Amino acid sequence: MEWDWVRLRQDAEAEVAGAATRAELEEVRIRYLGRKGVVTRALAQLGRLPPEERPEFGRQANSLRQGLEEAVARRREEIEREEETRRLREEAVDVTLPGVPVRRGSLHPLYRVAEEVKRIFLGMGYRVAEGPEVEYDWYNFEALNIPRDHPSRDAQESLYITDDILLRTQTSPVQIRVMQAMAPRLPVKVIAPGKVYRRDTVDPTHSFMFHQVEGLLVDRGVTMADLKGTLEEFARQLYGPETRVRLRPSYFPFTEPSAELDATCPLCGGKGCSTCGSGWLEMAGCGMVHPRVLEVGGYDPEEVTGFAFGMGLDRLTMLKYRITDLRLLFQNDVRFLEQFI
Ligand code: 2NM
Repeated sequence: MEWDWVRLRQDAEAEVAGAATRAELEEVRIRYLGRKGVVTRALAQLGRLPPEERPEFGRQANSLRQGLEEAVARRREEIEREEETRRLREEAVDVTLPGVPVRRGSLHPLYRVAEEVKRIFLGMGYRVAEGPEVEYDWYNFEALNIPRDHPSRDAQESLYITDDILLRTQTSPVQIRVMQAMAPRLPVKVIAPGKVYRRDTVDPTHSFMFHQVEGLLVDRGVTMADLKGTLEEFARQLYGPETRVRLRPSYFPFTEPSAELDATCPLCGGKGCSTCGSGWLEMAGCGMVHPRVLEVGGYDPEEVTGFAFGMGLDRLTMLKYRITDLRLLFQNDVRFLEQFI
């Protein structure tokens, strides 16, 4: 059989050059250089040739094989470069295009006010305490000197889980827990913010769940003047340095004496407006901690005194953001919440 080496090489090189993908190239390589390939078979015939033809035939076949191997390797690199280029082009990102807007969230207005209140008291050396929302009636009432026949202990007013477990109606049980954990160390200086629950019908100014911050300071020699000074400082940081406060006598079972603290209205500065009427706004209930409550907390009322106060975060928030319907704070309507971003 006559071999046209030049022709064979031209055909093979043309096929290598014509392979467009790695798979096509591999197919060409196998056809020529594979175990049953043209070149491999040619070399296998070597032994059957007349001896004088063998060296020339061998040289031609080996040269063809080597040339083809090199051509395949070169083409493979080309194809890989082409594929890489195409991939990069396809995956290219135009960084000059406008971005996809990300929806921005924000703190709930109530929590903003809670943060503000915490910041102010932290600045006066208070710590923040938390406790269970599902509470024993002992911590919620008994420990706070609230008598058995007090109306708030009625199932008509409080949300009971069992006979002696209820949803806390105030955060004062947290203060009891703090005192019991701290006693006899002094001072006790905490605020307890959180959710409280009452069996209220829901209307623009009432909800079965709302938010309170209560504060407690127990130490030797604490007086009503400390209470007034502390709440005055708080009111001035919250509403502005012009704010004035006043105490009015009141009654709570867990404080004696008890008082209501009013602050001048931040909207009219105390002149009187449609929000406050008189120029004064109720800000907190407060008083000197009842000796029996101190005792329950583990402190000797002959040795220490304390003041306590409680205020509604929801009311502070409504005032600050001029919200007229309390329910808006709890409905989580994004159209409402978006206004506070
Ligand atoms: C208020 C008003 C007055 C109060 C009392 C206590 C405790 F646990 F120390 F006795 N914590 N909070 C208190 C006092 C709460 O809320 C209107």
